[in-house]
Amino acid sequence: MSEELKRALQERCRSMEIPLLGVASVDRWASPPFEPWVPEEFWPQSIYPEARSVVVIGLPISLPALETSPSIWYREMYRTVNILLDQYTYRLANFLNERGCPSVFAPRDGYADLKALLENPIAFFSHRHAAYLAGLGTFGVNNVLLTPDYGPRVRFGSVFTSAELPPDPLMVEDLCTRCMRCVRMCPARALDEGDYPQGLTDKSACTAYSAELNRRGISPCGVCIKVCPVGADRELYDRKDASIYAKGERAPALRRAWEHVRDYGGR
Ligand code: B12
Repeated sequence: MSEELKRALQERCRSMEIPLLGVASVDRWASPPFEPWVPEEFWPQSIYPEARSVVVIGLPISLPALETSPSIWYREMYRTVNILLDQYTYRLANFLNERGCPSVFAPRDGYADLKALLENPIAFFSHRHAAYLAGLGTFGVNNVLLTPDYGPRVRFGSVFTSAELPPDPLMVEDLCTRCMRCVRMCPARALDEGDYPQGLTDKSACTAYSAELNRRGISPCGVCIKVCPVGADRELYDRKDASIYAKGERAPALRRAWEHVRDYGGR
């Protein structure tokens, strides 16, 4: 177990302003924490047989931009975070390669376009399961991983490495409050009240809505991560009251700002 290499990796992430880092040993995929679990061909050691650990990083989505969704602002934020995730995981893999540990990053998404997803809605590797096994958070009713710092407003990237790094403990505290805002407010009615993975999204409804927004140049949707009350970022941005997103007269200044942004840049 290379404690020293893990410390060097943590230091590297700090210097790159990567706020979330977790490590999972690949054997964790072989002990499913819940069912249905990801099939064996999706495990990191099936995709890259030399893998012994998976390093997962998380980058936050800033709430004020997400609040305007669907909008060009959230779309650009999403694209920026995606580019950084791929670049940072590529660089971290090279950092490990230079220290004699063969490593490779997995793309943060891994599909050609929404048409490909409508035909086959699954990617070759799941980052949210990797992030869970690396101790970064717990699943919410909204089908994604919630973290203490950013709730679900975080995107993940993973590096498969042959290095045997000390794994982080799984998170035990269930972060989802089951307020059901994500279920009630989903514009595609793609979520139900069951816990993940039983309450799995209606993937085709979610993807079809995303495709419609994409035609207008303002995908993705993101409502299920916007309305989630979990996450310390809500305190930072002074948005502890998640009821501001319900229809009505609350927060008129914010509402005017969101409408303004939505009026520009899309089709
Ligand atoms: C495809 C995809 C989508 C599709 C489909 C969504 C969906 N509900 O699955 C679309 C485009 C609609 C979408 C939407 C969103 N996405 Co998306 N998406 C992905 C992507 C590319 C792949 C997911 C995947 O296929 N995983 C692999 C499979 C195996 O996992 P799974 O589907 O959960 O599998 C379970 C079941 O399907 C079942 N199963 C699977 N195969 C089989 C086979 C058999 C035989 C059986 C029995 C069962 C079974 O068991 C599995 C385990 O429970 C990932 C990136 C990635 N590569 O991980 C991002 C990702 C999941 N998305 C993300 C996000 C944030 C979103 C959105 C909020 C949009 C946005 N960016 O604003 C919404 C949220 C939708 C929601 N509430 O679920 C983030 C989640 C981050 C987090 N905090 O957890 C990810 C991880 C991207 C990233 N790099 O960060 N997404």
